[in-house]
Amino acid sequence: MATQEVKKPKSLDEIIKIIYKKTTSDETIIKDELQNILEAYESNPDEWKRYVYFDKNRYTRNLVDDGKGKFTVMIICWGEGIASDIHDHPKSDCFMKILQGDVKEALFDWPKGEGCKMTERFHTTLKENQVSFMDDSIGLHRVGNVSDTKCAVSLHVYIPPIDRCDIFDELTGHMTTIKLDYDSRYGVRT
Ligand code: CSS
Ligand code: FE2
Repeated sequence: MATQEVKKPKSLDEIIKIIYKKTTSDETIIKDELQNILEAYESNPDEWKRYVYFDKNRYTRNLVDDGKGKFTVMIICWGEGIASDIHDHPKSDCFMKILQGDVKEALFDWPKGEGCKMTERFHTTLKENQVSFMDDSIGLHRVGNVSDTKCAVSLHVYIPPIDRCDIFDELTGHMTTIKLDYDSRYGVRT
């Protein structure tokens, strides 16, 4: 739980400027600090609606800023009932802020071996403006829209960027590496 007091960022642009400053100078970005900054930001659809593209069959990844190779900011759009596979975040710190809707995050341990059913450690439902943090030392997660009738939108920051990840079969623990692509970049469909 984030407790440190931070100045409320006025906009998504301001958040991105802060991340640039901290990742391109000697100042190291401290996890708690970024979590607090993201939490303090009040979701304003006028700032992020240009990045929103839905697909009814899968979640979409929409690039907001490429962080000049140091980090990535993206918007993920979750259609009704859509969830990700169980996945990792190779060598990256992953922050997720809910911009709209309710998003379930289920945490899993790394598979114990091929053929082993994966165990869910716990799950939580994140509401608008809440933030979660994930990396490979914590484990794996599955993220998805709780609602079958309403869409959800989340903001993701990866430090450093990732262009592939591993997805896992819940029943067997089988791992497959996938390439991660964008559905839009800077508000333009790819
Ligand atoms: N890590 C997933 C989204 S859930 S955090 C991805 O980048 O596609
Ligand atoms: Fe993830």
